[in-house]
Amino acid sequence: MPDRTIARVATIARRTCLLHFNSGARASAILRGKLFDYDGSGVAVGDRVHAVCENEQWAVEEVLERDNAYLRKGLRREKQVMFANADRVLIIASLAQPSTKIAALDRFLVAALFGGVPAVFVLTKLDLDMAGNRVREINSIYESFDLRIFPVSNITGEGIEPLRELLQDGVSAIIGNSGVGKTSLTNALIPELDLQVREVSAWSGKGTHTTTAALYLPFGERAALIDTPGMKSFVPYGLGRDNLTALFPDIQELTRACRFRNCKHVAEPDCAVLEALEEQTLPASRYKSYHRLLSELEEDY
Ligand SMILES: Nc1nc2c(ncn2[C@@H]2O[C@H](COP(=O)(O)OP(=O)(O)O)[C@@H](O)[C@H]2O)c(=O)[nH]1
Ligand SMILES: [Mg+2]
Ligand SMILES: [Zn+2]
Repeated sequence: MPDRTIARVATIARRTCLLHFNSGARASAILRGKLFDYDGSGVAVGDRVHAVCENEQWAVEEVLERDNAYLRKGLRREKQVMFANADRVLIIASLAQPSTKIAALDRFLVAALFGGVPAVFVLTKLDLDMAGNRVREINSIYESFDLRIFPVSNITGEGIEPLRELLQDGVSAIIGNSGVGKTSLTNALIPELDLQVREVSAWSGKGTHTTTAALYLPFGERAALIDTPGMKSFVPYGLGRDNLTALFPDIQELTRACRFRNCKHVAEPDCAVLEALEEQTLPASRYKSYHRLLSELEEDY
């Protein structure tokens, strides 16, 4: 192997990362200086980096410019890059047990729009939504979006095949709350990943008790999956009053017809958003998601 090459960051732990080389090999690498910051200034899982090897020790020299990045807000409100350079993010929601709230879907979707990562919805536990009511509801809420929706059952295998086909090309990241069926889905889609998941997570778990970083897992001819750690709650990063509306394209479209330029869409006269809500052309759940995120922003000041 040459002593200087471009590699992908497979996972990160403290001041080291695991690199994935084009050859398929993996090696630990040191993150020098500010590169170990697990935020925007540092290295993220999925990053392409310049790596150098001196005295049999790899080190990351430089992070190449990112195509996109999926961000969340940490507990101290800091920016965390969950992953970078994904061709798509699979937002996983369960149709039942638990029935994922639209507000949760919207949080993950907003982060995808903000970070420039194309989003796909995967609705798991289709076998528990026998009449298909929840699938129809979610389809109708997002019908005006440029968004593919895949209802699947990890138990019966229904709906798995078209999704597997989509995943054969490029990097797909998986995201969603705990318990929605992410691990089951990965196993149903790409059973051969199991061993690699254990190897890579064992590496990143060394010296710590929990795995907090995502895992970049190549498979097939030209594909990779990015598995993200389980989450109880997700707070998107980078939202402000000035850009939130743009991240709700259905609402933004409506605001152009509001009477007041600075309409807050709460109680103003001739508010097109409130009118659409009344006429049920804007789903109440979308309106709620929007105002919920807006009020969280205001709490920040
Ligand atoms: N009925 C049904 N149960 C599922 C399905 N997918 C996952 N589960 C169950 O949901 C629970 C959580 O699944 P898991 O894959 O661990 O979720 P994760 O926390 O997102 O990784 C487990 O008990 C699974 O057996 C599905 O498609 N149908
Ligand atoms: Mg899991
Ligand atoms: Zn308005």
